[in-house]
Amino acid sequence: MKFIDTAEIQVKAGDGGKGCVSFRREKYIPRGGPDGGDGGNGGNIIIRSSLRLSTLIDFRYVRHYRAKNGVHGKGKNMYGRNGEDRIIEVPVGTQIYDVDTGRLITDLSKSDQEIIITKGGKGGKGNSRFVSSTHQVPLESEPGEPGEQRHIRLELKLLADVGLVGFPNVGKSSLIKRVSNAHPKVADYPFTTIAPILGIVRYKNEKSFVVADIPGLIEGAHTGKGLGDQFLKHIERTKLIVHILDATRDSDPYNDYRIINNELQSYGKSLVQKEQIVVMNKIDIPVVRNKLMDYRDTFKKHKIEIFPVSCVTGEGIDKLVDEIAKKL
Ligand SMILES: Nc1nc2c(ncn2[C@@H]2O[C@H](COP(=O)(O)OP(=O)(O)OP(=O)(O)O)[C@@H](O)[C@H]2O)c(=O)[nH]1
Ligand SMILES: [Mg+2]
Repeated sequence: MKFIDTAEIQVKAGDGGKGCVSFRREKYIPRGGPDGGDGGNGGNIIIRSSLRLSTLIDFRYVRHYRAKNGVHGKGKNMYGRNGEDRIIEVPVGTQIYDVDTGRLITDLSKSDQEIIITKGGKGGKGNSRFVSSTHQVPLESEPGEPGEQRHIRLELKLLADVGLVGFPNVGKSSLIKRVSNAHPKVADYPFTTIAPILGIVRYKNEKSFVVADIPGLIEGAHTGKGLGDQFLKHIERTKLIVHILDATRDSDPYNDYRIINNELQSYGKSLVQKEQIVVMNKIDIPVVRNKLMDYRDTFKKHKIEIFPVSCVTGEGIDKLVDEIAKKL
């Protein structure tokens, strides 16, 4: 299964500055030689790959990118300054397509790769450049060239940073719905989720990470029961596992925790060695809240901290997201 994040943006490089028409003015010399300077070049639009980003979500908010124009030339042979380049950072692995031709422009597969996606316009020549022995009083200059413009599509194959695991109906989809841009189905019966879903979480407007919601696991999942082995495959490459518990089930949460971890262990691929954050969901329900202290103590005996949350009221969610971001 492929999860692809995409965004379309318009990029426009800076225009070149105009060349200037000007003549020296000195005392007693009514009209000196031409001294109009050249315009500066427009800035380029550069796309650079960076390991600091993992999604294209920012491009849904800002779709137009411009580089600075070159400054116009001035008298006394002063050049206009070049317009500054605009550097756009994208995650490593981003592919860039030209929307008008449909062609792949480049694939930024390594970090810190750069491509000039649109070139700035050249600055125009000032009139001093048009002087010659037969042409002493040039009145012409060039306008700057316009900067290139392009409509591009960015595509990124997403890899999940965080995997959500737990028994069916514990609230995995409710959590991803609460914290990310995903809109999975949530319902009060087991196996509501039948295929993995990825959601992008924006963290404090600066970073983002990808969370995978997978269908509920049951005992025997690693052997393929409930298709568990296929779903576990999707979290093989995550950096972190968020293990969700639901104390409204007719079983002891610590026992549930162990059963799921046994499945991870038996599945192999070092799943059980991944760092885990253990979440106790549904604390808005009185029977859960009343026993929260007991659960905390039980888990503490095994040196495990639990994060109590409610996906319904939002209690504890910010703290959990902080913890996930910190661990990543
Ligand atoms: N009271 C309460 N109900 C919750 C909370 N979180 C989830 N639920 C409910 O629990 C039920 C199951 O939620 P889902 O998010 O679909 O659970 P899931 O783990 O994704 O379930 P599967 O996809 O079947 O594995 C739904 O009826 C939710 O409304 C919570 O914090 N408090
Ligand atoms: Mg679900």
